[in-house]
Amino acid sequence: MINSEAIMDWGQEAARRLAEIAECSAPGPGVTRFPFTVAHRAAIAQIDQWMTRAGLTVHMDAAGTVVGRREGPAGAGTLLIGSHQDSVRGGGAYDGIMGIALACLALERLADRDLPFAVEVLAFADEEGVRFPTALMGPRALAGTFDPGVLERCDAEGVSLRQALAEFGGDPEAVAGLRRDPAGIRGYLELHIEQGPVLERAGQPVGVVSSICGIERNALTFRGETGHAGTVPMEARRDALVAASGLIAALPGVAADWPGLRATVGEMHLHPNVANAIPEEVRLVLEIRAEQDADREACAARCREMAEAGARAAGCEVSFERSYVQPAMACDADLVAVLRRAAGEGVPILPSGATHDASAMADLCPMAMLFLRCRGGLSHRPEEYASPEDMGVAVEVLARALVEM
Ligand code: HGY
Ligand code: MN
Ligand code: MN
Repeated sequence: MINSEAIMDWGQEAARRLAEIAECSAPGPGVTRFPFTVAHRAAIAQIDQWMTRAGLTVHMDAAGTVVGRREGPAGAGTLLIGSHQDSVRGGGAYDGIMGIALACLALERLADRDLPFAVEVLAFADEEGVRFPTALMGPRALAGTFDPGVLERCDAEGVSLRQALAEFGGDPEAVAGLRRDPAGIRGYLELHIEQGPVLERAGQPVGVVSSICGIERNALTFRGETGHAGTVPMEARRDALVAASGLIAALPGVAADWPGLRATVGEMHLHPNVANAIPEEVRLVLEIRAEQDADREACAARCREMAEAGARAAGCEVSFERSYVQPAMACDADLVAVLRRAAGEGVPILPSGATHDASAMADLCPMAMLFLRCRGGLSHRPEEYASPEDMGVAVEVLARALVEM
């Protein structure tokens, strides 16, 4: 449809916008942009500009999702395209936000083309679930799977999601009412950096996602007894960190029992967390991901048993509560075919080991994803990178998909 020079121009504009919005971050290495924060507010100002330049009408919904809409023929339904604005702590400049930027650029590129349906670009507030022990509020609200109970979940400072959302300008009481009528939705597309090495190894700029892994997070609390590190005899201790350590050290061996399963403890808090007192409490998050939900659930059951055995052996107690779960989802075959045609023969088809807003959107409508090559497979770290060339190709693929749908 356009020549390689024009493709490069779109890619360079994407790179410029993403470099600019990466400044919307808390201080420190990489990008730290949690939902309903000053950084999120600053990012929305730029996303609003992107959407306006693409000719979209823009508003923020009750869940903090920024919605840019382009009208279409009456009764023709709406195609949704989106991703998330938030990042992990010290994350990259492409995870999530690139999908929003590329969607806006593709619509800007098609500003003079009639499309047979309306289109909405969705910039979801919180996909990572790292500030609050929950995630995917935006897409779950649209899909009608939102659990209002998560509004009471609090961040590390004790601020509830309800309070943070209300102070940000959202409307906690109206989130459940955001549910869309599936009849009016033609589908959901998401462009996202691969966050793995497959496309780079294949020498390909883009790939089409076949399925998205399932994920669960479990909040474990080990409770023992603190005391003086210099006077309590070793055999008389109830050390909560010793109780937790057995499970953590055993995770690689446990995960290997289910090929492809990933188990991680990435977050842990000690109390009293001082060098000369025995840990009396350890709170940690055990995250498990797998392509098969049965594998994930079996692994969680095994980990629960191991945590309880470790607590008993150390004279401690343990609680094990599942705080978040998103089942594995297959991408819609028809939308996958649309992306494969637009990307051209030979485009790789690959599963996603990362989870995405698209997983939750699958409860509303057919969904599919286009991955972009990720340098070194590095993600959830400052070195994350997608090239302007590949982003230009992705804009072109999305534009073709929209025109040919
Ligand atoms: O953690 C993930 O898979 C995603 O980046 N939230
Ligand atoms: Mn992401
Ligand atoms: Mn992420």
